[in-house]
Amino acid sequence: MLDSIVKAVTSLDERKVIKLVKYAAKEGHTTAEIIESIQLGLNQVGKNYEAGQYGVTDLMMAGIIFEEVLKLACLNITSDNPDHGIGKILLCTIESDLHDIGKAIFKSAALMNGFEVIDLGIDVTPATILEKTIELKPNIIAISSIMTNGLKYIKGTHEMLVEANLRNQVKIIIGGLSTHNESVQEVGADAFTKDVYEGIKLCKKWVED
Ligand code: B12
Repeated sequence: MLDSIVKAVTSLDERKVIKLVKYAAKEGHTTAEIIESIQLGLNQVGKNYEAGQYGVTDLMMAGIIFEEVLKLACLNITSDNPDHGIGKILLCTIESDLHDIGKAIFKSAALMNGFEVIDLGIDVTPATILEKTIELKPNIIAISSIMTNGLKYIKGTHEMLVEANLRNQVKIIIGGLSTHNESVQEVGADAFTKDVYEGIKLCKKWVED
């Protein structure tokens, strides 16, 4: 069953993916197992793109399928119930960057672990992050940066938060292809990881402390 989900994602068959996910949930597979199968399929889509078998629109379709799966009621991963969240995460892909598959994976892991997630989307400016931080008072700002030039905007976000005297009220975690250990210091973040589950563990620790 889970293998069929991997295959349906790999062949970008949205209707089949939705049908199989609903069926797998009914059969008792856990949300974590189902999401893992979707991720395996996404990895394969990425490989097919790099091998020249898939094009740009195929990659975009893969992102859309994943977002649609996250909305399925049977998986019970919704942020509609903020009262029960263990903490609030403001999530985005940074300015100039349109990649959102990694962000969607982080989002699913955060929701499954009980966080309320406010997803600001892609190409989000430091000014918007500041504005939403003031308005929504998140515990954590999680930023995905795939494009190398995104790092300067993360730094800009940190600086704007310092300027507004808000930096010590919120943690910043960064992830994505362009981030690395040194960039944490460079951009003023609190942590970096490319492993979403490690990231979620850290976020949990932050809200529990
Ligand atoms: C898919 C893809 C696209 C898709 C994006 C679809 C979408 N909905 O996201 C499309 C086709 C639209 C696209 C467009 C472009 N792309 Co592109 N793309 C890729 C590709 C093939 C895969 C990226 C991906 O989704 N990987 C899978 C995800 C799951 O991995 P991930 O993002 O790294 O996320 C993981 C971790 O990093 C982490 N993570 C991610 N975010 C976060 C956040 C937090 C808080 C945490 C804790 C963890 C975390 O968790 C994830 C799970 O493990 C890469 C090549 C590659 N090898 O990565 C190029 C790549 C990223 N693209 C690249 C480029 C140049 C572009 C374009 C400029 C191409 C063009 N000439 O038009 C445009 C950019 C547009 C823009 N301004 O952003 C370059 C970037 C170069 C650079 N270093 O800056 C790459 C590296 C390709 C290359 N080798 O040149 N791209």
